[in-house]
Amino acid sequence: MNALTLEAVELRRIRMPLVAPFETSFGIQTERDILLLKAITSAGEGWGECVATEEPTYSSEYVDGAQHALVHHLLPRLFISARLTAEDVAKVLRPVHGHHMAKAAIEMAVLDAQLRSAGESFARYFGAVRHEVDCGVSVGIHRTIPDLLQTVGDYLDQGYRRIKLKIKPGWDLEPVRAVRERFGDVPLQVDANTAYSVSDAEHLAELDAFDLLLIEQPLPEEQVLAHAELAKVVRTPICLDESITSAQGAADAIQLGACQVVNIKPGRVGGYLEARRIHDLCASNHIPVWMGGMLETGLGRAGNVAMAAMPNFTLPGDTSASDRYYHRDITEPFVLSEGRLRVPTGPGLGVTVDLEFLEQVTFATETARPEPGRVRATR
Ligand code: OSB
Ligand code: MG
Repeated sequence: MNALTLEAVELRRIRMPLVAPFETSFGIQTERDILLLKAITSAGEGWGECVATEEPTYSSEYVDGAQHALVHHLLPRLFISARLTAEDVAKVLRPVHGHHMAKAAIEMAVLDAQLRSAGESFARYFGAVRHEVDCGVSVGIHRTIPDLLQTVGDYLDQGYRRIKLKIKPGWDLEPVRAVRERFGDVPLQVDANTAYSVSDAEHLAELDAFDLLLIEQPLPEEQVLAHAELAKVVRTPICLDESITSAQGAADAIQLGACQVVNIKPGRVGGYLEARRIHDLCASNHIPVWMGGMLETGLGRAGNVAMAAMPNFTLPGDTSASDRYYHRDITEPFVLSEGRLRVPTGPGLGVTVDLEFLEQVTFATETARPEPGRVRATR
């Protein structure tokens, strides 16, 4: 792959109101504050989206922290690399611990620049085997069961192929039972976002009666062994989200018996290239994977949909249509057709940013550049 030089990175913060509030066990979101990157390189421009949330409530990362890490610790290391490819980014950034979402955003932007200049799509680069991907939808915690049934019914009418219910103690068996009773055998799964403890094992085993595809991340991020213990009590497959932060961690969790399914989120694991390694590792261990989501704009969605077209993404992803999240997206919208989204085929991410609308939703910009006079290291 042709190497490039990173000349500058524009960091842009946008505010995007959600079409409906989204409540999880870790809080309620009504709008998103998103960090976007535009990498300006010797090979042209590329876009990255950072999935860090406004507060460190999904994981330890948060958007202000990600921006700080990029400006002060990550980008300076990349600026002094004279010949850079997306495949080098993680290696150059290895001295900095953590900050996966920040690292993923810049790797994505460099990969986009690289592939756009080479005329190759993300999908082709990842070895996609599908032109469209099956889509599910993640349904937040609702105030009442009738409200929930209304929302789920609307999504099923739109064609979504799988429903995921957010659960927490006090909102678990009843909503699942109600959805099963009303909508029959629709593909159904739940996501607890770490809200339970292993002492809830017998309670969680009551979900077995509802024939769910999986239970996602019932226990805290660090409790990988406890998930293996839980898996002995609960028959429903356990899927890890928050706990899987690297390919090595995924390998360990699989060997421990802590997960039967893996949710892949490129941002959580430090980028698309590490996500691809997890896909491959899971494939060779007969562990199905599916594409998670972090309420991305069309940029992140484009990359995620491309990756979800890889062979071992055998379950529908949280790759919903643009209108599930935003009244207006910053790219051409992703539109659901028969419960699927089309995989972009153009160079790089294959979507175009609506620069005029982007300006309207931007509330802060900053440009990072190489320190003047700093010599680039030839690697
Ligand atoms: O745990 O999967 C999660 C959204 C934000 C943070 C964490 C999660 C989610 C979702 C929504 O479930 C996924 C999406 O539709 O993008
Ligand atoms: Mg999750």
